[in-house]
Amino acid sequence: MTDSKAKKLVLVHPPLRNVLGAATPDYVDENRGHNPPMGLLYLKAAVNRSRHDSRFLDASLEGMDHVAAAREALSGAPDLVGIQAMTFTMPDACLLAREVKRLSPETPVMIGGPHPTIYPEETAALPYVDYAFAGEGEEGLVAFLDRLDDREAREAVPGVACVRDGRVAYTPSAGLLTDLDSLAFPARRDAPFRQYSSVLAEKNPISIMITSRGCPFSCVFCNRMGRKYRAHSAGYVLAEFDEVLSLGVGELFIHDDTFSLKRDRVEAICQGMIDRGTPMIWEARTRVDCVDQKLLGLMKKAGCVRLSFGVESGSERVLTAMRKGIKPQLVKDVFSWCRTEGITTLADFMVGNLEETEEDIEKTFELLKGIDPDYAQFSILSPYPGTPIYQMALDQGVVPGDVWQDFAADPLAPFESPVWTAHFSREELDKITAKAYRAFYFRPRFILRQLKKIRSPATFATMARGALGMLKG
Ligand code: B12
Repeated sequence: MTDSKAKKLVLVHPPLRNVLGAATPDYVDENRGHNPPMGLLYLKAAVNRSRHDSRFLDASLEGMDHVAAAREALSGAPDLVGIQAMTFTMPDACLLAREVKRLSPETPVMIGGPHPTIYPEETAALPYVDYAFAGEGEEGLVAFLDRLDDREAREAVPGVACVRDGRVAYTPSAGLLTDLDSLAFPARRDAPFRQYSSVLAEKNPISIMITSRGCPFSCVFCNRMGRKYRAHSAGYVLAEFDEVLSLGVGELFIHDDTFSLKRDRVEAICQGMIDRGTPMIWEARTRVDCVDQKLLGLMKKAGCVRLSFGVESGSERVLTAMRKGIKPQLVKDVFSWCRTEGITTLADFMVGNLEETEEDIEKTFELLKGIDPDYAQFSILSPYPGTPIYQMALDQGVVPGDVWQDFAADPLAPFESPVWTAHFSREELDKITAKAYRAFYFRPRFILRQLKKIRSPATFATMARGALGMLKG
């Protein structure tokens, strides 16, 4: 390690004003609320353990535009500006990076997150980016700050890509963290934690926990990028849960890809929550084949109020083509068990799937009616970079060329995320989605259920905005 003085880092969640659409209609996104960006809070916690100083800025939450965010990021004269980017937030990350470089050309900018993990070299080659970081950043970012004064050493940190002598140089990522319990708890106290909220929450503010990373399933639409499943121990999760409790948040969102994958671990976590007197309500995301009625009962006792399931389609043939690995009958069983146990359900559906015909879409509508979830989300499948379905789209000519590669090379050029148009046109898919939202959310039964939940004029206003958006959609 190079012996140099402590460095100042600012970690920025960019303003989200140019998010790539296509997948979820705008009227759904606009009314979600604000999630704390957990990736950045893990990084902040890792830097807090080092000798370096860091600041966290959630420009999206603060309602800043890119100019204001860049000014604020630069206000402490940082030695490095770190920005988070998913593929869909890449235009915003770039606008922010460009603004930072315009105001302060000498301040290095690094972009990390799922997008540069797929496209490290393309991201590093962007004129307003100095470094791209691929992979989980807790160790690499601290190593980079340690070596910031030594060009050769910092550029050799695993996961770092940059332009050297006119060419892009990339040191491959070190691979995934193996011991998640070695990580510090995400630095929630360094964020405006009282301001995070969700339209779904029964009680705001919310907080998020990630109790495991990765997923062992092989759905064709998901980018796992070798994200092998790793989990925190129940002991770690419960200690973090105690910290979240001490913040006084109203509701916890567990954002694991598949929370209940390992039964013993979930049982131990739930038992720990019950032993604490079930002090907080929470929701989680999981799969229908990773729960049964007994486990659901335990989860409910532990404070689980809502579960979100990827249902995707009502057609068994389509589910098989998508390698989802679930059957519609199990979906029906699980949604009915949830109702019996008093757990609210959210069903995620997709249209524009592989091999999907009008008949299959009808089956999706039928399943939706049959399971009668409390909430439903309908997205148009977008073959995302790094997913098996994008490779299929390339191989079968469903996309005109490597459109994501083009996007990665210039994320500020006009762009529309591709959709699987082999069976329906984009316009048809938009219509199907809008119809599904209207049919679901304007049912008297849904409206009645929601009216019962209105607790304040603010809740009503949020719901009304969402509803008006749907009427427009
Ligand atoms: C929460 C979440 C959301 C939220 C909020 C996203 C947001 N704006 O913050 C919502 C619900 C809005 C959402 C929506 C979608 N999402 Co989403 N979502 C997630 C989820 C479940 C958790 C993110 C998280 O907190 N991860 C945990 C942290 C620890 O990981 P991380 O953020 O990757 O951070 C680490 C590294 O990336 C890196 N890092 C991150 N930032 C930085 C910065 C620097 C400087 C450095 C050095 C390193 C670094 O270090 C971090 C710590 O290890 C992930 C899946 C997942 N498990 O990650 C998907 C995921 C991010 N979503 C994804 C997708 C595809 C979508 C949708 C398009 C899906 C859809 N429904 O159609 C929509 C987009 C809708 C839209 N147009 O806005 C993909 C993104 C793939 C990509 N190429 O970017 C993911 C990875 C899921 C997947 N496996 O395919 N999503």
